[in-house]
Amino acid sequence: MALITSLPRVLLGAVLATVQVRAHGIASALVVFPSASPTGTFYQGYNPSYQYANPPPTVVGWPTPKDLQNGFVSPSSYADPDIICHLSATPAGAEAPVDAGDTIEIRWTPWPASHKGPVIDYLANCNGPCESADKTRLKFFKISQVGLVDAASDVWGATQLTNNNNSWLVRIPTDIAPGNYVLRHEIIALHAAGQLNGAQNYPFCFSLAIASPGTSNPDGVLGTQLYKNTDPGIKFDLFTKHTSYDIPGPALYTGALSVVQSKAAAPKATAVGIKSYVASGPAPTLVKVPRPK
Ligand SMILES: *[C@@H]1O[C@H](CO)[C@@H](O)[C@H](O)[C@H]1NC(C)=O
Ligand SMILES: [Cu+2]
Repeated sequence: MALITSLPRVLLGAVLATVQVRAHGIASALVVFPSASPTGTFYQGYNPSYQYANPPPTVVGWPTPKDLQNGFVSPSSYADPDIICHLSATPAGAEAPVDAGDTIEIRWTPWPASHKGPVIDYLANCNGPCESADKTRLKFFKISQVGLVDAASDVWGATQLTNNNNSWLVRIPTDIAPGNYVLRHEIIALHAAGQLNGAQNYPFCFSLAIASPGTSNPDGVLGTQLYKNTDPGIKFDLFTKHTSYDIPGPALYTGALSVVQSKAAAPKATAVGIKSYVASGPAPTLVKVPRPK
């Protein structure tokens, strides 16, 4: 939400943000592109309207039924479990099967250009099925971070996301151990962040079943310990001249793979997900369904 509390100081930014007051987004779906393949599979994420469906659809996105206003988590709540996967999030009922090295497109509903800031992605190993994960024990390691891309034209990660049809690409590292993981994907909007607790975190989680030849189990950080409200990348005045930006959170994982942000190809198939990945068990069966409208 466009929470404007410093009107006189940042008038231009405030006006821009106010115009966009209803226009924030949610991360609504995934498209999984196997490495070196332009053909992807679409997985529906969660939408808060699903709480009115009986039964609600099983999706790979973590349910956030209280996020009916497409809201955010404030820096004053960084120690609250809501920062982990958004408001009152509970584990997804299915996992999107991916191979290490795959590229995942995360699709958002329209993201306002005024809501500039970094786009950050993390993984956390569920150490078992993610359907029964305790989010307060998940330890997240950072696999992608894009902050200020071009200072002269004030292009940020979120600007690229808006410009690429509200979508974001992230690659799954090839050296991590196979297993069920939570992908924590987040935009931090900085248009009101010049003031303490003015930043807006929009985290969304998806469950993945990752097949991988790797063996690494990277150290991670609890979601409630990722950020402090005084971090230089959290309390940050977007409307004074800046030439650099410190992306908040832990250091990027050394095995992180970079990807050039671009518009992804349209998905060729649609699937619901699987229940969880068991390295030694029988191959899980994918449920194919028509593309949701
Ligand atoms: C843009 O995103 C929308 C919503 O995710 C999708 O339906 C549409 O196919 C995308 N357009 C292109 C050109 O990729
Ligand atoms: Cu807003």
